[in-house]
Parts: sequence; C-alpha cells; structure tokens
Amino acid sequence: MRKRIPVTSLLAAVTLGLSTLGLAAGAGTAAATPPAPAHDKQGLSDVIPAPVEAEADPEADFWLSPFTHIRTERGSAEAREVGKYLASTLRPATGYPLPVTSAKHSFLPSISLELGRTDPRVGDQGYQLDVTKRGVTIKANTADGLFSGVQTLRQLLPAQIAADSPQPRIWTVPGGNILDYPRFGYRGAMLDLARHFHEPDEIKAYIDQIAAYKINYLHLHLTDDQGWRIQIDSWPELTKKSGGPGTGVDGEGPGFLTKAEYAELNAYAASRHITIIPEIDMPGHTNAAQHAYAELNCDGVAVPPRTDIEVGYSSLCIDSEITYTFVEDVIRELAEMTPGPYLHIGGDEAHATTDEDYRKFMDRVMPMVAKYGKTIYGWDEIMQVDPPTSAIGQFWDTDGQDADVAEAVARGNKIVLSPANKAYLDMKYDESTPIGLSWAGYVEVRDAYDWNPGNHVQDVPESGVLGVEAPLWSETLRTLDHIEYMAFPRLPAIAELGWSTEASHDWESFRQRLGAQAPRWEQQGINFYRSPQVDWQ
Ligand code: IFG
Repeated sequence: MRKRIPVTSLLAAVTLGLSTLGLAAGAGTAAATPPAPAHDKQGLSDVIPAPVEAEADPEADFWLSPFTHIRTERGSAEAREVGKYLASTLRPATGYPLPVTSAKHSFLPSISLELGRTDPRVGDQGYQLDVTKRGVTIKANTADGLFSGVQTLRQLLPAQIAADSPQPRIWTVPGGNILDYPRFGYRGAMLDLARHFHEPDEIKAYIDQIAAYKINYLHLHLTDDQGWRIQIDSWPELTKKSGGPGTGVDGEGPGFLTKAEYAELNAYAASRHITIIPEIDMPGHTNAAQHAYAELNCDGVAVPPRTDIEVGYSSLCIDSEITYTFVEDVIRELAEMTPGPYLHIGGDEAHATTDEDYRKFMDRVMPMVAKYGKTIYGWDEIMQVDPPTSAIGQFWDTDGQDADVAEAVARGNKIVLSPANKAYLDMKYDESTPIGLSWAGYVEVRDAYDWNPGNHVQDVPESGVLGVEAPLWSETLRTLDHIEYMAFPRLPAIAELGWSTEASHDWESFRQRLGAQAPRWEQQGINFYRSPQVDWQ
C-alpha cells in the first residue's frame, strides 16, 4: 500500500517551498509574492482596536511555514511567556511546531519578540510590529506591549487561525508596519458573579475573548444581595449560606470561588496581561452577608435570602462595631489574595443608608483599603464622601453629568467610564433581545461605539479619565453563550474607545472591521449577536 502523504504535509511543503522562494527572493530581488486568497487576506488596518499608525507593504507579505521559529530575547522570562502564548494560539490551526527559542536563527523565518529600542511613543503598553518576507518583528518596552502586539498579529492572520485543528491553507501575514499604543491606560470588562455565578472555566474563556481586544482589567462583582462568591476564612458562613445551593437570581447559579480558584484565576488573567479587580459591594447590596450572619443586622436577626432582582433595600448596620470588624476582615483577606493594585468597595445604590450614615461608613472603611496596601475603586457615589485622591470613581450615570464626580476630578481623582446607556452589556440590544435588562434604554452596537470617553462627563477633562469599562450584570444570564451574546459585538466597541485615537473614531470603518471579525468568532464558537447594523462576513 503506497504510503499516503497527508495533504497538510504536502501543502506545508509547498508552502515552505514557496515561502522559501519568497524568502530567497526576499534576500535579494523583489520577486512577486504568490497571491494569498484575496477574499480573506487581512489588511493591516483591519485590526480592532484600530492601531495608531499602519503602513501596508504588499510586497512584504510573510508566510508562516513549518520552519518558522518564535524568537524571544534571551534573559526575559516575561517575553518568553508571551512567545509561548503566541505559539499556543498558532499551533492548533497551522499544525506547525513553531518552537520558541532565544537563539538567533537569522537564516530561518521567525516571529521575533523584542524588548527595548522602540519609538518613544510606544510607552509601556504600546508596540511596533514589522512584517517583511523574512519574518515578523514585534518590539515593545514591556511584556504587556509585546502581548498587545501579539493580539494584533493574530488578527492579521486569516480567520481560520482561530480553529482548534490544522487547516490546510497558506498563512499569510500582510506586509508592512504598525506603530501602536493606547489612548487610555485602563480598558476594563466587568463580570457579575453574584446574581449568577459563572464557573472558573467560563471566566477563563471570557478572559481569552477580551484579551484579544487588548482589554487589560477584569472587575469581578463578587458579592451582592443574592450571593456571596468569594471564600473568606474568618467568616465561613458567607459562602456556606450565601454561596451554596439556591443562591443567585431565581435560585439559579449557586457557587463561589475558593481561594485556590481565585488565585488560579488571577494567575490565568495575568498570563493574558489582565489584572483582576475584586468588588465587595457595600454598604448596600449586602443582603447575602446579612442572611449569612445575624449579627450583621441591626436587630440581630438574619434576613431571609433574596433571589429577586430588586436593588437598594439592604444596608449594613452602620452603628454596630461588628460591621467594621467584618469589613476589615474581608478587606484584609481579599487584599492578601489579590495581586492587583485595586479593591472595588462598591458604594452604589445605598438607598437604605442615610447620607450621614453612608459618609460615616465610608470614612471608617476607606482607610482600611490603604491599610492593606490597595487603592480604592468604587462606583461614582463614593465621590460624594471626599475619598483620597488616589481613589478611582466608576461613572455609571446615564446623563453624562455628576457634580460630585466633577469636583472630585478637580481635586485630582480619576474616573473610569461605564455609562449604563453606552457601556452596560446587560442592556438589551433592542426590544426583541431575549435576555438582558432595559432600564438604561436599548444599547445597539452603534450606541456602544458612538461616544467619546474624553468628553463624556460634563466638566471632566480627558486628563481626568483613566479609561473605560464594560460591565456585564448577570440577573438574566445563565451560560457562557449568554455572556458572549451580550458582550459581542459591543465589548470590542468599548475596547476600541479605550485604545484607539479619537481621530480614528469612525462608525463606518468600525462596522466594516467588526463585520470582518465574524468568521473569527465563528471559528471560536463565540455566540455573538448578529446586529442588523453590521454587514457580517
Ligand atoms: N444597577 C446596579 C447593579 C445592577 C445593574 C443592572 C450598578 C452600579 C443596575 N448598580 O449598576 O447592581 O443591578 O443593570
């Protein structure tokens, strides 16, 4: 029986042969690069978020081949980790070995990840990406920058690169160069684990999906009226009683993160260059804690569990000392298990707490965050109580103004923008959307895209804006499919607002680039919403 040579090997050989020819030609004469299938050849500026500068050189396309190496700088473990991540994203669909080395194989085609010697504009989150026949070079000043360059490189490859099994085809990277860096340093997503708990694997899947759009923070809403979702050793009933079966909206979505799971999630997020920000919402949104511990209630009686979606009815007992022992224990344990710099203390919708009590509570609690080495992040209501100027306010109003926020920014505080009528991914797209809420109005893709974080809040200059964040509340979510349906395609819109220049903001361009993402999302099985506002490829 004649030994059959698998098509992929034949094609790889052909690819290699052609690319070697191309390579050889690259050495001297400018030979005509074999035409990649034009229909799916990415353009340098098809990337989301739109890069700052992109200059195509059609004569310089690079073809991945079975001999392509991924080269990282000797001595940088972080850069090597990015190289290994890149290899892990390219190997399944190409079937190529793509070894990660630090040796200089100048004669073999390589994707080279280099640190330093960049244009100064690159800063600490940007990168430069150069594609020639001979190979790809990504330069940055940090591993974060290299990781962002890798996300761009992935998008420059054909959509099938997202497949999880070998696809017999030519893997073309369009020739040219990109110089890129973010407009805002903070580009976040938020997942509400309290109303509906999502298992660590689902959270990791979401981390992978948001990392592709250069999101660099993930805010986890860990506690609320329905559930307490993070293990606290000194108060074990929190998860025993309010993280167990029957907790969550409609009793759905029981569960919580053990400390080991939380540590593992932080490590996983860090490997995608995303920092986790945990939120303990207080003094409101506290029914779960007050159901678990009678002593946290002013009358000493534990409140019943709540699985409805009402808000604003709960409040910790402001004048009781045990409240502050509880809060300090939680902050201490959370700070100890959180590598990132921020602790989110909530502060929203404290309608069952008087203004005087709210200030009294925050005056005692805010210093605890600094005591355990973290920086305060809170919903914009905390700006009413003169937080330290290092505290970040998360703006979620729908009217683009808030005097307390403007005054705080004037004092030196920074804000992150999550206007509910633009950035809340739990808002329905339109009246026909099967899941989601609509209290802030319907939010179609264009609503999520067509606003400017630099001047969205009255009397807040761009210098007062740290960035943007897209919250996804889970009252109506049950599965990863639901998360994906609400996040895609609006999360990429928020990601572009956080990364790309104001000058590049253009709905027509964005909707075209968004349409071109569909084949990639289909390869990954992402359950995205096919908005009628976009021509999906
Ligand atoms: N507002 C509440 C959330 C959630 C949300 C759903 C904030 C800061 C409505 N607070 O948004 O707990 O219920 O869209």
